[in-house]
Amino acid sequence: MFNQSPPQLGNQFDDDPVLRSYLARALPPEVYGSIESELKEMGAMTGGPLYQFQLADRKSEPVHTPWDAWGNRIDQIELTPLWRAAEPLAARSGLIAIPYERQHGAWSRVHQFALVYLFTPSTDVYSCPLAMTDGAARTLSISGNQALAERALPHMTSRDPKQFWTSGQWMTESTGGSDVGLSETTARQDSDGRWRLYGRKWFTSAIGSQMALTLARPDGNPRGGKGLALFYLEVRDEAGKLNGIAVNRLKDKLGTRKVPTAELTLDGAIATPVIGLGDGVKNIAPMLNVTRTWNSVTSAAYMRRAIALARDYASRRFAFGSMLSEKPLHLETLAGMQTEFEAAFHLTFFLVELLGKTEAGAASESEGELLRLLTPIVKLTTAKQCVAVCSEALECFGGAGYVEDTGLPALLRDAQVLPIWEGTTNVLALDALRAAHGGNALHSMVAEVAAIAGKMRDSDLKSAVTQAREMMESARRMVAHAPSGEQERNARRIALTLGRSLALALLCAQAQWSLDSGQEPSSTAAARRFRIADLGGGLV
Ligand code: MFK
Repeated sequence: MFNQSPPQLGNQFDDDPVLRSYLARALPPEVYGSIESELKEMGAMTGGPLYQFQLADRKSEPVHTPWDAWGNRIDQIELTPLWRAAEPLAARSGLIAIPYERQHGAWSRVHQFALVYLFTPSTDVYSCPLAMTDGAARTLSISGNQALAERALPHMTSRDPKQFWTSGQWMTESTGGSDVGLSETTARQDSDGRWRLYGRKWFTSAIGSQMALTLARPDGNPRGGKGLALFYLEVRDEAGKLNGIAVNRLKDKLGTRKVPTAELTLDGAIATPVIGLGDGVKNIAPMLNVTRTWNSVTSAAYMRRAIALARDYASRRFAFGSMLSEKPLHLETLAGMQTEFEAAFHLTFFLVELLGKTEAGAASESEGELLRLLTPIVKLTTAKQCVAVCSEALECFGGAGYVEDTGLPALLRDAQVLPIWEGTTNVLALDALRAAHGGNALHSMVAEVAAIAGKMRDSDLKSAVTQAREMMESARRMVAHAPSGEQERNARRIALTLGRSLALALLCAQAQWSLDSGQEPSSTAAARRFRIADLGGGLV
């Protein structure tokens, strides 16, 4: 009887020429040389034992126990075995620590996110608590609140699993996840001066964390985002008792099934204001920008995993007289997926470079503005690509891609969260439009592509960058001249056009470098076939 052999993964660093050639181009050789062995080790683990663990742990989900046998409210959350293993691995590998240790200056974010990119697809969205922890660490480190920074940062950035804390980001209420200014949670000060929070948080990702940043409206404050304040709280006291928090239930979600996303009631939770008593939305924005970057890295990483599995399977699957890997139409399908992945990868790591430069104080004012504009654009662009590529990857397996115990359907279910959380495509497109009006970022983007155009010698690449420039210009003109209603109606198209045209230019930059340096060919095929107009980009 015939049994189809399952797809296999090798070392996910060694097998990824896109990552390796990007690092060889972007990083100073001494930086690359000093991090290569860490990446290789992570690639061996995530393509080997961790991937096997993930498959074996497929059915585990977190368990919420609200009461103990004697009627005490305990709200215990038991995490899954894979997540329990992921946490110490993340801490030891410095997945949060690296950008705060800043051993490689402005390149520290590339160092961190190259490891995250390898780690993420084998740990079933453990990237969620890590993203929020990184966002909280960034927010506290620039908050000016020294007491809170001294209390929490050493835990969040620890490489010692016993000291390591993760953070929640409790924003969403039942009034909505997008219009955060509608939040109903209130903050009241005790007679002893302590702040206590009262309300219901409707989507609190990863309730297993030790601390959280959250928003609440101090009594008497006005409505809207400006009347909210940013608060820090610790989830349990030293005895393990919950801090005025009850876990009502865990969400029953389409995907991210290992993430213990909870509905909470805050009934007098003791909390500390982080930065004053207003401007909560603005003050939590640094956290959002970091988690949106994690979202982009996760999108690229999931695409890479989906393609790695589909490619391997193509060399095992025999049908209609030959292997799938010998069939022109199947190869064409895989090449289309690879193109979207490479574009997403370069777009994401360009953003990561800007974030690293900004944090290291090495970015110009215009690079800072570009980072603000690109963060929503890259998040929304790559999330859409990820869902499309993961869906296509399942189809590459035929019926097996639709069967749970292959582990494949989880890829698509988990990918589907990426355009939803951390700002939906439309909310982020509108955010990008506001950022585009706020400074010179659009001009900086056009200038970036013009600089890339100046370096092209290959004629195909040159004409591809010319197309990217023209498309970007058309989006810039619309932002500059179209009536505001028309801009709003086209905001998604504008954002995707900007994202996809920059991605094309960055693909060409990588391709020209690989042609010039005689390294293994990288991104040349992708640069030649990438189409801006796919997935809703393209204003024409
Ligand atoms: C794989 C890993 C992924 C990570 C997993 C994490 C899981 C966490 C799960 C979640 O928590 S998901 C929920 C996440 N929620 C959101 O992302 C909210 C989406 N909605 C928005 O982003 C809206 O655009 C926003 C709430 C910000 C709009 O609210 P408002 O009240 O209309 O704010 P407004 O007026 O746009 O901005 C207020 C101020 O903040 C302005 O500054 P000024 O007061 O000085 O004018 C803005 O410029 C500033 N601001 C807003 N967004 C910013 C920002 N500044 C910098 N960066 C931003 N992104």
